[in-house]
Amino acid sequence: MSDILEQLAVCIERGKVNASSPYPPDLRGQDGADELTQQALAAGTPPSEVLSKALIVGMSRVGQKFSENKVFVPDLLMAAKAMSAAMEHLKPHFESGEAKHVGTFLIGTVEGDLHDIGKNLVAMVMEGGGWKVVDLGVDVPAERFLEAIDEHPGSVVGLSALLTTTMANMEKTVHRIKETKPDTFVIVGGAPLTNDFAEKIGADAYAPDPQNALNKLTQIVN
Ligand code: B1M
Repeated sequence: MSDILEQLAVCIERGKVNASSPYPPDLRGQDGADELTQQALAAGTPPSEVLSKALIVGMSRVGQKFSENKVFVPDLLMAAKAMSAAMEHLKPHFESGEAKHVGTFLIGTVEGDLHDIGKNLVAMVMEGGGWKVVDLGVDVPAERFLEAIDEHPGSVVGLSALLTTTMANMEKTVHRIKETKPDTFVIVGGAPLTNDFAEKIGADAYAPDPQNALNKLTQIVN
């Protein structure tokens, strides 16, 4: 990994947002995720590489440490803040600017779940692939998805879940959508999910990552 991507991964892992951020104290005065992302892009690193070789690497490391009780929720929050600062610079690279949309994609993190970084990445990549994205946010109840389908007839729905506990809410949401709007195509994703789980809860597709979601959905409209 290049030096700059490794430094960026460290900033995500340690929650170093930008140069003026006083946190963490041992990195005070150094560039943070904000500056390093801009530098990596200016040096010609493809945005997808910044994402996969720095941002996701840093997030996985902090997640691993959290599992081992070496860091705690405030550290995860700072890591998420650093990730958001970096993603602001990646976003324009994923926007397609296409006049005509391939379709409308409604996305949300299911009820009870506040994780939004993965969902935001999926939204960004779908937008880059020419889809009109309607982001319903986090902690989205099934009924809100149904309202949004009424507001955007014919749209495809994407559900994200990061907690094993909220996988049950994902199942309920898929059932509500399928009993009320049986023609709606539902794709699901998130770290604890598997293809088997997606099939079991009656989703139409499972995507392990944003590119896979884009490929599958683009295939269905073609
Ligand atoms: Co939390 N958290 N968290 N957390 N958090 C996890 C998920 C956890 C695995 C950490 C751990 O224990 N190692 C663990 C879940 C354990 C489990 O359920 N088995 C956990 C826990 C326990 C919790 C709390 C319960 C902690 C507590 O309060 N005691 C709490 C729950 C709050 C709630 O939701 N009700 C909590 C809170 C938080 C923060 C708020 C502090 C923060 C989230 C901030 C935010 O999102 N704005 C946070 C974070 C940052 C994490 C970790 C460290 C990182 C998640 C992340 O953003 N990953 C995470 C550990 C980890 O994943 N390493 C963890 C990066 C992101 C790019 O990946 O979201 O997987 P991911 O998305 C991927 C794919 O999954 C896929 O594409 C993305 C890009 O490849 N994908 C889709 C996602 N959605 C998709 C949808 C699709 C297709 C693909 O189609 C529709």
